Amino acid sequence: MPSIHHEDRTVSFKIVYCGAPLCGKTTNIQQIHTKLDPRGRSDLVSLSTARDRTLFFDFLSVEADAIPGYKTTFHLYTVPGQVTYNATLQLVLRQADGVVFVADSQMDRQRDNLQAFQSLEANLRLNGVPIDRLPVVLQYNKRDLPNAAPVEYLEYLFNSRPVPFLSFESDARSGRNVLATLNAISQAVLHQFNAGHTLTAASPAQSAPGSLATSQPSPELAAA
Ligand SMILES: Nc1nc2c(ncn2[C@@H]2O[C@H](COP(=O)(O)OP(=O)(O)OP(=O)(O)O)[C@@H](O)[C@H]2O)c(=O)[nH]1
Ligand SMILES: [Mg+2]
Repeated sequence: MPSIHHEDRTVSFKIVYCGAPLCGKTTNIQQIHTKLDPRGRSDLVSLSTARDRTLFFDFLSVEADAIPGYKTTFHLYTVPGQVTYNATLQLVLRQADGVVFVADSQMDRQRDNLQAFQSLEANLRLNGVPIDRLPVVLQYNKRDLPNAAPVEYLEYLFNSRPVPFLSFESDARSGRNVLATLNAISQAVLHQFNAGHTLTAASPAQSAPGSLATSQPSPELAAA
């Protein structure tokens, strides 16, 4: 659920990167941190083990020029992929405005991807938001590896639904399509927000959420 503050004219959204262990969630956030202009993003906060496994979450916030008259911020979180941290997944998913599901393209990782996807669906349901009601973007990562499964197969596994999610092929380690994925989920989140709220530069500071008019749906993220 977006957080709207009319007094200081800010709107913030929460986007959560989910997926199986080691699929590349943290690498996405690290690349975003590297690629974006430091003036438009926070420092990267990572709570990880000595072996770089995400322990609680990674966090990065990114500012975008998305809603006229309002400072718009996207708070990006990753969750640990390991099933032992399911309670963390459920907690971090709470109030999420959008989800990026990162799938590891390697053929032998499909069982883990499916398990992670089912766990995502179950936790969203427990939080009262079925996956089909939430903006979701799929990212088929590690396309650089020789044992990557065909994209058609991944689409069959994760995207056989009446209204398919947007999906991207990526190589997060080199940064390929990392920002494209972020732009797509940000736009989807803004699109959903605009369908239920309208804000303008002229919105009175004391106006109730969901009252006035606007917005250009495409956030401008400043590259470094
Ligand atoms: N070849 C290749 N390796 C990648 C890619 N993306 C991530 N990796 C590597 O995969 C490993 C795991 O990446 P992480 O980003 O830590 O994965 P994670 O999903 O955050 O892992 P957990 O937090 O433990 O669930 C690291 O060694 C990365 O360098 C990619 O696109 N291609
Ligand atoms: Mg991680």
